[in-house]
Amino acid sequence: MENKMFCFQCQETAGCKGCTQVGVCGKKPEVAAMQDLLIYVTKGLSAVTTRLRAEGKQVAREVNHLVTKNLFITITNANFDREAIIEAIETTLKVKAECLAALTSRENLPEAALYSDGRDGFDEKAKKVGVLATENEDVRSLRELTTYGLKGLAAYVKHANVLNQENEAIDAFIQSALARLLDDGQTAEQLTALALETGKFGVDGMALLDTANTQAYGNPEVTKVDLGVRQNPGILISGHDLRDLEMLLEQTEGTGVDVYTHGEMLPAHYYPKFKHYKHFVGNYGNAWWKQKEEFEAFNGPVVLTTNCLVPPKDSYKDRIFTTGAVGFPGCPHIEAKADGTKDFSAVIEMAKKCQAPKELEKGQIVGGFAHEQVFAVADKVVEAVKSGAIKKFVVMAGCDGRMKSREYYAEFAKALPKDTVILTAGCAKYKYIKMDLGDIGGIPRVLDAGQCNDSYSLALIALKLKEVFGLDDINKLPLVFNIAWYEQKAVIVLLALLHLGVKNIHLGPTLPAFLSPNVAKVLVENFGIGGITTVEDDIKTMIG
Ligand code: SF4
Ligand code: SF3
Repeated sequence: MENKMFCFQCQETAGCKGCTQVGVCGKKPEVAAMQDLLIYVTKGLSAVTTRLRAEGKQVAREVNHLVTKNLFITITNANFDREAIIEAIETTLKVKAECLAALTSRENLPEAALYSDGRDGFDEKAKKVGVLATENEDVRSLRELTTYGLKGLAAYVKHANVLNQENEAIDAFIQSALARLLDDGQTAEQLTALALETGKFGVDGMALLDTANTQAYGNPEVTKVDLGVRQNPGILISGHDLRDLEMLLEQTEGTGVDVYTHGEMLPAHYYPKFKHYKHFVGNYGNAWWKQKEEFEAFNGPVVLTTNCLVPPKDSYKDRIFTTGAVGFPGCPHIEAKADGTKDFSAVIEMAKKCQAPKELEKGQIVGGFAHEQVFAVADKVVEAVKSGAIKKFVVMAGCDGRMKSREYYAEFAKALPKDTVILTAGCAKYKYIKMDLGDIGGIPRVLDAGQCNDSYSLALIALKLKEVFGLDDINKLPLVFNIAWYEQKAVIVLLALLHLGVKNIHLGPTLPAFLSPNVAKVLVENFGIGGITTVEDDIKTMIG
């Protein structure tokens, strides 16, 4: 069958090879084509901005933001709106033309830097610039590994930017890396080095976002989050953007409308600043892939601030609002105004006319174990390790997903010996955070640091333990990594961990389809990266 599209950027890619007819995520070929072209023109723009910097010229902040937004738009489950993506391509070409005009020399710029079609030519061009345009499978693999890492990094940088944190060095790196991905002269060694360098900037990007979040909202603290509902109508907010949540909470205050989190927004409850809002009720439901049933049952409007959006059913589609990089045809999109603020009044007005959410469950979950909170109880943790009460820490951060094979993570958590502690971040936690796995001398056996970007906290905790125990190598800690991945933010987390020197990471439920056998071999030989097998065997090899 002829390929109508080609995408293999996420874990659920068709047949563990690539989506070629339609995305498992619901992405249609005509949307995939425009995403391919958006990446291409963003690389072209980046080649121009990289040249501008080489000529000692400034690149405007808005241009940096455009690059990160474009990358974010193409992340799995973010944007299904072909028209919105076409507009992003047009904007990018316009900005690129302005940047080109500021260059002293256009010599040796790649073709993408000079490309300038109108929208009538987009479909033809898109056919020539997708993933498969790189014929050598190892070069393709390395290029895509870096591209996906950059997408994840761009998402984190974007969240930091809306909280007024900027880091020009990261933006300059993202753009120079994108430019290098256009260069056919790069060797496999150079591309491997580029992927690893992306991990370094991944650490910087997560640190930037950590600073942004904690300066704006305080350091996360141990928190019990309610899972039940109240009687008022509610708004459900999902995704990772805390600034959007803040604006929504401000605007809903005193309106009689409650606010609930879904999926990756859950950790917002751990921040002191958000605890002041009496109408910020709790968390509703589970990870992104359960949204069809859960959005239906919620009864009120849902705001998607980032991925993961599943193409909505007609029964609740009119209650879905998108913002930021997210888009879906037919769903209203809330644009930021020039000063960055957003007007959620249409969402609030709709909520007032809706019934209260249907209760899915009762009870509470506990989280908030980001770096400062864990450092505050470091003595207790160190004592528990020294006394043998804690034998091992198991990092189970990452993503959740709909594949049956992910039941492995629930079973693995259950089967872990009682003297182990799970460190988690990201939506992977939904596989076990509602289980009662007990505690060790008052330390819960599941410590949730927050969103996937808060994997940075887990790295800081590991580095702190290394220091306390006087070790010269992070790999000598009683710590194993059993990471679940799904989309591209998990790719930057992985590259960041590799940069920090973490070895022997287990990655599942399947290894990325975009790793060619040779590239996978390099990762296995140099970093000991491995997959998962059965719960029983993995407990034996990882825990002993
Ligand atoms: Fe397929 Fe994943 Fe790409 Fe969607 S994002 S088209 S599921 S590989
Ligand atoms: Fe989840 Fe989409 Fe990756 Fe942020 S929300 S971790 S999958």
